[in-house]
Amino acid sequence: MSRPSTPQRAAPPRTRSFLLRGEVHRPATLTVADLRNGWEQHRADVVFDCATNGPQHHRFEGPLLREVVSAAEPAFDARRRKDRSRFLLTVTGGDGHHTVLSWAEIDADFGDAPILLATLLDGGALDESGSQLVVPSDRCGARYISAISSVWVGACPSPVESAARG
Ligand SMILES: Nc1nc2c(c(=O)[nH]1)N[C@H]1C(S)=C(S)[C@@H](COP(=O)(O)O)O[C@H]1N2
Ligand SMILES: [Mo]
Repeated sequence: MSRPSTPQRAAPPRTRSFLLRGEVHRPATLTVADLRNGWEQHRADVVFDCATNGPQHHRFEGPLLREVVSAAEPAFDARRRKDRSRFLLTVTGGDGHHTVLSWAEIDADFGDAPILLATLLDGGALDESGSQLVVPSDRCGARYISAISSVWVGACPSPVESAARG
């Protein structure tokens, strides 16, 4: 007599999400599907140099980092350029590798860099591995953070006030 079998269900594919947090009015947890469905997708054909593996060619697609972060409503006065220019972003990968960007780098009134949060890498969906930061103007690959787990946004502390506190 055979034992009643339990139905074999394939485990659902793991989807990764990242936290968008910091000095923002609307913090969020975003999956790659959210990035794909919530914003216009841009394409970037890039080449970057890796110190260990040499030149890497990739095609990425995804929304602009600026548009995704704007939806979280950073705590600056959006009409004041000098207020926006105080802000920084930190992008962290699942392994802890992290990098810093400035808001002005991606702001249309300043650097206007088309930095993406990738949803596709060379035609493959990133839902399971997580989004990757795409910095087309960078010559080296170190800021192409993969398996993004967190994007933090906040103001740089005033150097003058920090010095006064000792
Ligand atoms: N999370 C994470 N992302 C990372 C790194 C890392 O160590 N951790 N290394 C960076 C470096 S040094 C390079 S060159 C690129 C390599 O990207 P590729 O593997 O897609 O070619 O990933 C970048 N992104
Ligand atoms: Mo690298």
